[in-house]
Amino acid sequence: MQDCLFCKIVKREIPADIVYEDEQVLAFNDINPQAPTHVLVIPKQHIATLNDIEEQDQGLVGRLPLIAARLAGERGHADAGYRVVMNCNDQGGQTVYHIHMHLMAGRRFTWPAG
Ligand code: IU
Repeated sequence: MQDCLFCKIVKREIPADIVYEDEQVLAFNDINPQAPTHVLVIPKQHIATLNDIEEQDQGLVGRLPLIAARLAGERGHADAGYRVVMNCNDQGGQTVYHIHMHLMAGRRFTWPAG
């Protein structure tokens, strides 16, 4: 997607603080962190929202929590705990229309989310 911000990050057209990359997935620090660790884990393939995930994307999308958990573990957050969030569309709080998993850790989170 030409105008997608996260696709541009994948293509290195705009900078990001990348913390993990493999063939399918990229992870980078959120520009406006809401916790000591706040990483966005995204598929390199453009998928606009959770509503747009197709049957054949299962493996790719399943990789997001796998990588998020791995990054949390590497940073020592596994035992204390952490939060992962995916927002969908306007009322869900989505502002960038390329699916991403927020990994937030390093502080206590409340529930329900605001
Ligand atoms: P949301 O779930 O779509 O609301 O999350 C989008 C996130 O992308 C949000 O936390 C922003 O701070 C973050 N972000 C970013 O990391 N870099 C950017 O250039 C832009 C947004 I625009």
